Amino acid sequence: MSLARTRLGRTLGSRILHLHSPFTLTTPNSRSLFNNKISLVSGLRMASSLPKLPVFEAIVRHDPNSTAVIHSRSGRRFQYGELLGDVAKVRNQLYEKAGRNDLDGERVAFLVENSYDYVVTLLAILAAKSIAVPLSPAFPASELQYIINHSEALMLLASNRFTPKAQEVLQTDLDSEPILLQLNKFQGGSAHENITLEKTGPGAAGMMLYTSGTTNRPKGVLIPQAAMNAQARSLIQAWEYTPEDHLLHVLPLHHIHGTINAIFTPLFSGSTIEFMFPFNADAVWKRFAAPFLTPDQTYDPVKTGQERITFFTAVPTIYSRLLSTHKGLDPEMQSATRTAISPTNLRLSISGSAALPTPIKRAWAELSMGNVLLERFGMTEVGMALSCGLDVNDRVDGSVGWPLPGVEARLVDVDTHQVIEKGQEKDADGRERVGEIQLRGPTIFAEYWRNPDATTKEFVESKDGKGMWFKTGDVAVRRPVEGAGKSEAPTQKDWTKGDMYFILGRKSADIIKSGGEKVSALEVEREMLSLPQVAEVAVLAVPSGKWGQKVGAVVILDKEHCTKWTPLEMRRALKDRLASYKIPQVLRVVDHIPRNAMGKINKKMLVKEVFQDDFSGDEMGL
Ligand code: MCA
Ligand code: AMP
Repeated sequence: MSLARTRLGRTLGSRILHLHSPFTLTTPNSRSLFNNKISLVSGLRMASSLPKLPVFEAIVRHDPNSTAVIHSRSGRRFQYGELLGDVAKVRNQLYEKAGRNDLDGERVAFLVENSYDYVVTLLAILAAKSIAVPLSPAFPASELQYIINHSEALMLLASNRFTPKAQEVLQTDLDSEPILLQLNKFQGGSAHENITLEKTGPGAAGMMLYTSGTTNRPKGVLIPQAAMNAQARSLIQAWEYTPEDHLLHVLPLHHIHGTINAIFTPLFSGSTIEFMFPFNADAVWKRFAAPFLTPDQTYDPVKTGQERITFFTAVPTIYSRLLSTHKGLDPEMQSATRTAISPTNLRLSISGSAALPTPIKRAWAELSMGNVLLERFGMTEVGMALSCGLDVNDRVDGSVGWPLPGVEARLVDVDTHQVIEKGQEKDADGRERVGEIQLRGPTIFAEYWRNPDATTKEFVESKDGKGMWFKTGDVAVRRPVEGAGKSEAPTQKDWTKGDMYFILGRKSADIIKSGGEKVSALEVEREMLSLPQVAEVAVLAVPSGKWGQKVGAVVILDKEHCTKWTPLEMRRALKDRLASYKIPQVLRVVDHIPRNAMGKINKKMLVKEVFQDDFSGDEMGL
């Protein structure tokens, strides 16, 4: 632990307790759910012990006085030393509420804000050997109802703030009613407890995230905790997370990006996670600047009360917003923020979840005086799969780098269906061969929940008997890049080697990526077709500088119900049915949608015909 952090912990946290004290220490604001190490609640034996999961073993090893979580707006801090005690308490609450202490493999859904409470809840569910199903509070009740039904959740946990939302979901037509547990708000400052790690296995502990696919309803992606650990280990090697890292966390918590990359992996490494959600560009700039707002703009965490942000991971839309709002800051802020995001302070800024446009990458590098965004490629089903390297020469424009440690990748020619072996990247005419990215290794998910057909469809057998390959649906080329892949750094040299991957797009036109959120065109079409106004509809990806892609809808109205339909009326009609980012941003009402002899719509052509005027590459305002 650095001197700065120790001092800062004392100055700001002022709740430093004895390391693993044998006594139950209390602080003025500590709350105690279970006062004794072993409590008997409703006849169940509740112990202050946890299964020996790798993430708990890692947390036990961290300096207990170092900061695990900060709530950015309130400044409240939570230390690594208090984390596992709180996890055990919440795990015990689950047992108590369920009336049994075997929840192995049960699905436990939860609605908790981006906070220490979220971290404790996630870990408590793993500690119960259950499957954590994080829900987005921004989703309408009907989408949450689907997830609860589909995952067959035994329990629904909700923070005070989201209990009304949970109750709204429980009032929908559910197949079976999950047990509602309202979680108390943690104030922080819990006593550091001596938690023992039992020699029991992980059971079926894991996480399940819902993701849109080319079928019309989202699928539950089951990620066993072994895969979560493998993903974390891979990233720790590749991106060198350390206890000195201080992440600013601005992402939603029902995706891999926000959970594995920005919570689970930092917890493994003993880094500090500072939550600041929802994303707001001005607030983020203020936070970046804070530790540098000194007379000579030198870094002074003690005087300013804020540590510098060393690690930031976001989607391209967020970088685009930061770039376009920077010009509006006053001169002092402009200068402090530029210092804050320069490479000496912001160790690593990462972009992913959608293609990073080169103008954004260049503008960020210029603004930050040399911080080159590191782009990586991931997917809910596989975690992070490909990444550029830490060496600046290995952050090549337009490339997503190499397979991460532990990940095996290959390209399968989209025309010939042959594996594109090393050295065969060009065809006989010298043209680059385009292939689907296929992946395997310990980081890959286990299955689509209760959907063996979909699982079988997305995996292919291997010829070498070393395991099945997962078909990502993303297409790419592989090419050599001069000057890249030469790092000899111990964490880099094994994997930042050889030809680099460049993503070209997706095989299916029915998957749209808007602001880093994945949207299934078929799911939106399905909801729109259930509206009385809509006779026919095609949902398409409309290119956009600001969002990557916008969701666009081409509609034929049902003349019996209406002859005119505005975008506002469409939004209103869909708002209780779909999460707001899935609702089309652009709408065209037409009399005819062209189809081929098979009745299929050529979406790539239709988007050019109908939405050409909506294509926008200049909204970044750079
Ligand atoms: C919000 N809106 C959107 C989106 N987000 N529209 C299209 N696409 C979006 N992504 C709409 C809202 O519906 C609303 O419309 C209006 O914009 C403002 O809403 P607000 O909530 O204020 O939006 P925002 O806070 O500005 O959100 C933009 C955002 C957010 C910060 C870019 O979308 C975001 O956090 N995206 C990242 C998602 C993410 O983490 N993806 C990773 C998944 P109205 O006013 O009409 O209601 S991918 C993943 O995990 C894989 C593994 C990977 O590789 O990372
Ligand atoms: P999700 O299912 O929400 O996890 O989204 C995964 C998809 O996001 C991938 O299949 C890609 O299409 C896309 N994606 C993620 N990272 C990148 C990237 N760096 N470049 C292009 N597409 C990306």
